Amino acid sequence: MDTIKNSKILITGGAGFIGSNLVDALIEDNEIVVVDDLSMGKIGNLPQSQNLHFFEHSIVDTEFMSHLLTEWNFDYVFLLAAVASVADTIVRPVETHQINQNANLSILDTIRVNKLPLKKLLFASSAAVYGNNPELPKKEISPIDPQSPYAIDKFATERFVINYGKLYGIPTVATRFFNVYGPKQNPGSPYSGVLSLISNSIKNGRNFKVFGDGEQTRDFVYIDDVIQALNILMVNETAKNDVYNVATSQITSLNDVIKAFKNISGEPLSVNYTNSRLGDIKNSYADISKIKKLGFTPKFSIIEGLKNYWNSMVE
Ligand code: UD2
Repeated sequence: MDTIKNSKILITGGAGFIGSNLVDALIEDNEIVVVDDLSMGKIGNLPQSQNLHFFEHSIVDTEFMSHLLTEWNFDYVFLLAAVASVADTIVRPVETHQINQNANLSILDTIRVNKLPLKKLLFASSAAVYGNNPELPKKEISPIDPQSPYAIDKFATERFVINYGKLYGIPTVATRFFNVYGPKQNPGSPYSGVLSLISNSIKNGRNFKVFGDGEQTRDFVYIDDVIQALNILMVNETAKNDVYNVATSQITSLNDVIKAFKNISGEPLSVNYTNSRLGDIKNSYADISKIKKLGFTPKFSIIEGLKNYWNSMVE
């Protein structure tokens, strides 16, 4: 597998769910700088290692970020920091725009102005950019319909990242994550990933509320497959100034996932059904042929992923 080695890496949002799993995967063979304001991430997500340098800082501090970038001369930059809750961006559109778009644009511009010779920069975009477009599966060339400040910022920043690459010769890539799940996902808000909420309900013997009839479908992708995708996109030189879906292309309904999780955990879970969530999409799954051409093969079925996830929680 293509894996980053012997490199200096910056991971913004590195104490969060995806970021900290990425740190775990790369820490042994690389020197990693994490910038995270711990608004969603947790210091406890990070490993103890001499190869890790942690800065509790917001990426909105452009002076700090620009200093860091010019001082360290990173080989690889992962831009994962974001206000990840769609609902939060609807409540605070201007404030979250500073984080989800402007801060990332400043990072790109520091790289441009200082001609920093990085090997690649990756930005985490989202399947949210497809919005309610009913076309399935969602291809990277499918029409987009970003409907929240979150999705608008993700799409706009994705375009800045790709086109800064083309205009100024910076190797960049963007990912559109579908429904990522796995260890360390924060179940702290009602808009956290549904599998983190279900696992939390099972663990604490609490009732779980399904919005709608539970027949909505999603493309759930296990975190280890996401890490595989991130490594490939960084190391493979043909992945340049372009965007890739990161998913499995497998369709699972919420009812099926609840049933599977109950079986795997062997624990009871009481479920009740309530009205659909406003703005929810009914079905979503990705066409992943583009990233498969680079060698990506999802290894975790939903059952295998849920088993790993549950085992990590009861360890
Ligand atoms: C995902 C992303 C979101 C945005 C969106 C774009 C996550 C966590 N969220 O939202 O950021 O990119 O895709 O389409 O990846 N549900 C329940 N009960 C609960 C919580 C959720 O029934 O307590 C349902 C929810 O109504 C939805 C499904 O579970 O139908 C998945 O919810 P989600 O919030 O995990 O993910 P999604 O696809 O709505």
